[in-house]
Amino acid sequence: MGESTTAVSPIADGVVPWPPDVVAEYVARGWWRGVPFGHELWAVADQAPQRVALVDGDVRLGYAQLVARSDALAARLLDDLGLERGDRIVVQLPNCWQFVVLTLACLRSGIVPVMALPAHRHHELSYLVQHSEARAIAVPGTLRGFDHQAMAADLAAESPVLEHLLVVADDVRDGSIDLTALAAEPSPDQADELRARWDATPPDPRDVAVFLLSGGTTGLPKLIARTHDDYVYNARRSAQVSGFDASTVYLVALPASHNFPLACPGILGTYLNGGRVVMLASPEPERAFAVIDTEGVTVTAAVPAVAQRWLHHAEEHGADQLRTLAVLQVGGARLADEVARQIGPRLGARLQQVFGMAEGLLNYTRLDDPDDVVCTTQGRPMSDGDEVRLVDELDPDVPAGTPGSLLTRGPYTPRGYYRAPEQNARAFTPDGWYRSGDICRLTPEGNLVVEGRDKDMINRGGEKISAEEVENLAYLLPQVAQVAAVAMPDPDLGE
Ligand code: OOB
Repeated sequence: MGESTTAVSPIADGVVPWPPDVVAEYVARGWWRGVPFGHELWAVADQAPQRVALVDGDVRLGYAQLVARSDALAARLLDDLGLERGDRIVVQLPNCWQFVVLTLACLRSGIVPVMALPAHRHHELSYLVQHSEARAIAVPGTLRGFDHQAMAADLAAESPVLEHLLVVADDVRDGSIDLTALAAEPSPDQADELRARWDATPPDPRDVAVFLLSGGTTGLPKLIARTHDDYVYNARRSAQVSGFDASTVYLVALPASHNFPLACPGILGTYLNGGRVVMLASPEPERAFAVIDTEGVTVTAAVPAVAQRWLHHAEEHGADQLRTLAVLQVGGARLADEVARQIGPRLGARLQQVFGMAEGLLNYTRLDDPDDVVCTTQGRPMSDGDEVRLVDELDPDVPAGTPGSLLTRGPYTPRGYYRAPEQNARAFTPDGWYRSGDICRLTPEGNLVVEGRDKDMINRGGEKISAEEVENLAYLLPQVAQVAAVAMPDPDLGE
């Protein structure tokens, strides 16, 4: 075998690369640093090994413990389970410490997590398993009345490739592996040995670090291959724009596998700066407010529907518990200007609007922008490397101030979906611009306002639902001759 670390990754064939001259520029400008995630994070951990890195209920892990567990889990995935660098693992876990340790173990070892969402069921997951050729899947036990472990067993029975079921539950069944035990802390001696092992064999920074899922306008979600170089930059630059530092206490209340809480700046951006991550199962205001209070949370991310629930809760119960909350990031769907204006006065936190996408481009309002910009725009690109155009149907650029369809390229916006040539022909222009499907307007001071979209998608409180997918399922019913799925206004979820 004698495989070297520079061997071509088994998934490289399905990944659309950036052109070489563009890569050279991203490197020259310092956006791509050639350092895989593990290296970055472990260097931070060295600076303050005892500092608390991760809180989940009663579980509190210091930086040294967190990275030691991740190193150990990475080794066990390879040595005990026989996974290899480049293998995929579908991850569908609730917000828990095991999610973080598993994600870091993957980043450290070059195993690629496929970030599924909590709402996915057999229909979506079987596709993800198949399309990514996943050899493992990580799921909870029974959650909100649904038996994920049984579903995972069904998926494994149907797939010739899926071998390992990693489960976070009290009742891990025969044939499943207890992920909590697999993520146990190694002895100090083992930890040193593992550290040396992974330091000596890091993944290639140009290789895929994670697969994110597209918001989905066609049938099933598409996979977005994010490399170490681009995703580290995604998290690092986001953290700069959002003022993250070692005093940051970041609450994960949205599903952790979504790009927003994962790396915008999210969990990964917090860790690049030595901050603390607090995991919470849901953004339900009673518990979220309590945890913000007890853990001294300074920043969190919400979708507009959650921000609105928090405003209602604060109206009835006050916002005293939010004393430490300095910044509330809101994104994933359009935040109404009227709601935006209430956030500062009622929650006592600075609003930061985030208009982002798993495909890459991130727009942020800046913390020192005037209130008017923060409350009426969705911000501007975070990077000097982001290219943005607003075009109309025939593709020339629209006049300044006129709404147009947003196209983008940049150092953290891949040039195509994974193994999807047909969709790529539609979603990307021949010269590599991603067609976001968002209709935006540019304000005179250079911020974007999201005015609508020209893609066939339903945005249910930030959760993206492909209209085509719903229609395809309806067509499976013999009684249905014709169907169109469209968004309807909803007072709570927006659509
Ligand atoms: C985020 O990512 P996705 O991939 O779930 O969805 C992307 C789509 C955008 O194309 C846009 O249609 C919509 O979600 N969107 C917004 C928005 N933020 C996202 N529409 C209006 N206003 C906003 N602020 O949703 C996402 C990824 C990273 C950070 C934040 C959100």
